[in-house]
Amino acid sequence: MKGIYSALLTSFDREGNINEKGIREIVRYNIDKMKVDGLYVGGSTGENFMLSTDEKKEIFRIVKDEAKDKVKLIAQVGSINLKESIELGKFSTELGYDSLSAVTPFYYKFSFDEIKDYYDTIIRECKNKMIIYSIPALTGVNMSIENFKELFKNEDIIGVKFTAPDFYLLERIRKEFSDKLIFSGFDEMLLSALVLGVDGAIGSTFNVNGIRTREIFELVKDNKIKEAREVQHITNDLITDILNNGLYQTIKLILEEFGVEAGECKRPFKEATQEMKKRAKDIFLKYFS
Ligand code: MN9
Repeated sequence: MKGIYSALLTSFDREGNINEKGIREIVRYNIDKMKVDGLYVGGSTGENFMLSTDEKKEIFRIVKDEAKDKVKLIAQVGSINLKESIELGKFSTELGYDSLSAVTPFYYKFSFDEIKDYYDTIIRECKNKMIIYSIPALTGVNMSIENFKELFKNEDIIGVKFTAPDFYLLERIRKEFSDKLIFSGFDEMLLSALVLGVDGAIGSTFNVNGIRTREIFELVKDNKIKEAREVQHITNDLITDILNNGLYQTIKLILEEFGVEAGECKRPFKEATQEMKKRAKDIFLKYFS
């Protein structure tokens, strides 16, 4: 399960309905052109937390149908409605997803025992592997090395998507658990994470920047850190430009430049303005042509 995974975007039409054709095109583009090892479906990048259960299922179905067994597939099923997580976990497991992932339950200040029970319950009910999705900046849930030690006692918890700038904690997890999978979650920090020995990365920008991402991986593997840093510099110029223009909207607009029907973002995200479209085109010309 190691390697590069795109955090899959969801194509929406102007009314905020999921666009099957667009989703299929994004999947194809990632597999055929970005050459990713896998797809992380239903994450933040997929605008997942704004979707109904039926829409989430529909996306899992479409992606599996389009990707078949070409790449590894991870289904993010986390939700603060545990029943929904179980339903989605069973559904994606039956479809043949290689692993589940679940965001730490958010909004309410759940205790660690409650968080542990949430993971153990999803795994027990769905009978699949689990990758913890830790993103403290969005969830407010900060987990310590002791918390990870507790969670990782469950053998079905095979790893973590680590979306945090805490490299001390990342190093502690790496040292303690050579057998668990650690995925770097912040694309702009990929090189630093790779130097610490992560097994892979899951990111939104890989939908368009998969090739440079692969280069960074290969260069680090060959111990060419200086060269890897150069590619990370370009990558981070790109990411900075994308972030300044609206993260998901801009990645979608760049995909549109490549002929992929990536569509709109879902409200409350605002519709791309003419200026945003113009800047996205400039970004496309600057980094991809
Ligand atoms: O899945 C993504 N996280 C979010 C990981 O979108 C919240 C990242 O790929 C970031 O989008 C990216 C830009 O900050 O690193």
